[in-house]
Amino acid sequence: MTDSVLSTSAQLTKPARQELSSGQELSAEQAFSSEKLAALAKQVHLWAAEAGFQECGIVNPDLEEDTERLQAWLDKQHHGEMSYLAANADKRRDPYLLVPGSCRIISVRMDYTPPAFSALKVLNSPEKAYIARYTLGRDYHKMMRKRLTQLGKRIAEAAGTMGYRAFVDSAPVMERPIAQQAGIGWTGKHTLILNRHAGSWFFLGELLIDLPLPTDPPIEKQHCGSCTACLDICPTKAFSGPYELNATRCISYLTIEKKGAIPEELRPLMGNRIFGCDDCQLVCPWNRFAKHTAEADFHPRHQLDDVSLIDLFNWDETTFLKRTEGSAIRRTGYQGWLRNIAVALGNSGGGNEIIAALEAKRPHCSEMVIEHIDWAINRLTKGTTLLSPIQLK
Ligand code: B12
Ligand code: SF4
Ligand code: SF4
Repeated sequence: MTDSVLSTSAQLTKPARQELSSGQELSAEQAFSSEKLAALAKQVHLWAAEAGFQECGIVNPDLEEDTERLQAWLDKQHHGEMSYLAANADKRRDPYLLVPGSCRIISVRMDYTPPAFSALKVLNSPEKAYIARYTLGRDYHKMMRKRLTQLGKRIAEAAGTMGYRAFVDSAPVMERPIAQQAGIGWTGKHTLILNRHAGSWFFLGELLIDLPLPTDPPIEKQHCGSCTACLDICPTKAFSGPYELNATRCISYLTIEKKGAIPEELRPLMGNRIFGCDDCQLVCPWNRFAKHTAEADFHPRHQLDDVSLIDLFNWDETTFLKRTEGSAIRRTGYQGWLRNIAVALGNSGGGNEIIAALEAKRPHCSEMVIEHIDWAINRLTKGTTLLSPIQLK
């Protein structure tokens, strides 16, 4: 997941001020009665649903405690190479600094799990490629930002005037604590936001606005109880405890964010997961309540939900660029893609055909990928010890 830094010139589309004939300005609080704001807030929930968001909450967040937790996490170097997470601490603490004049956040969630080939069957077929459910289809960032902007436009039209700006994983915004305070869900022990009716298979997004709409109640109660299924199943033991992920061990980080070599001791544990990982969500009992996405954009493309490692490894760079157009998979780059698949092939237990494919690719790869290919060939030659099948209750 990205969180690239926002341009510093971010401006509200229109300030929430109403001009008087004398040239004097009315503040939003003066211009809108509390009844009008309450009625608008109600409408916002309906319009968010019409824009395709399964839930929304209006919040005026207090992120003091969360910023402290983030700092403690950074101090432990759990962010690895994701140095952007250490930047813009002031904006993370106070997201209103991102958009001068803003005073509320509309936090939204959108379900993404597509009707797709069984995740479990793929994970238990070492010759197949596992790609995280969130990225089997088109990239969500642009699409969700567009919908959020449409929502903002609709509210602004109804209000007469309102400034707004949409964010989806695109700025130093602490999306999870904001969502929790907006009433979208609670923080699971796997650190993702969980909802009683929808599990955790959803994206988060935010609309910063300058209308002081009444806020929604936060989710105060945790519903994980004594369960530790996500912590126990993690293939690389990436959790240093409940609510704390050491990202440098997480397969999602290793396959998407990490540039360069994947630490050798973690490679055998990655199995066939070549882009992202879902194990901590697949095992979560709350995901029984998750619903399939209504968005065709998130449905699998190029049969990425049921494809062999060798087929993907044989894509040349042109094919990679063509088939990943509009997909978050592009983020890893072609060499990163080959690196990830080489590791999975090394874990596949495959025979001569796989070794031949690895050898054939070798001359077309960077030094870094060649090292992973050699690791894989060496592992296959010695006889891979396959991981035990994953059991989900
Ligand atoms: C960096 C990042 C990653 C990193 C680090 C993940 C991590 N856990 O920090 C990596 C690359 C590993 C990653 C992986 C994934 N990510 Co990501 N990621 C982000 C990003 C850009 C920033 C998260 C961040 O700030 N991390 C730093 C830590 C310290 O912050 P935090 O996890 O939010 O922790 C807070 C809480 O846990 C809380 N907290 C800590 N202790 C306690 C204790 C209690 C009792 C409570 C209540 C709270 C609490 O305080 C912390 C500080 O505020 C966000 C988008 C964003 N801008 O927020 C997406 C985001 C979190 N990712 C998302 C997704 C979907 C994923 C993956 C599922 C993708 C995949 N399938 O591979 C995995 C899941 C791995 C996991 N178990 O977290 C979604 C999550 C949606 C949801 N339902 O929650 C987000 C919100 C993107 C989006 N717009 O939808 N991701
Ligand atoms: S996404 Fe996978 S590797 Fe990362 S914490 Fe969850 S189970 Fe562990
Ligand atoms: S698997 Fe269990 S502990 Fe982990 S998030 Fe789900 S309910 Fe909470």
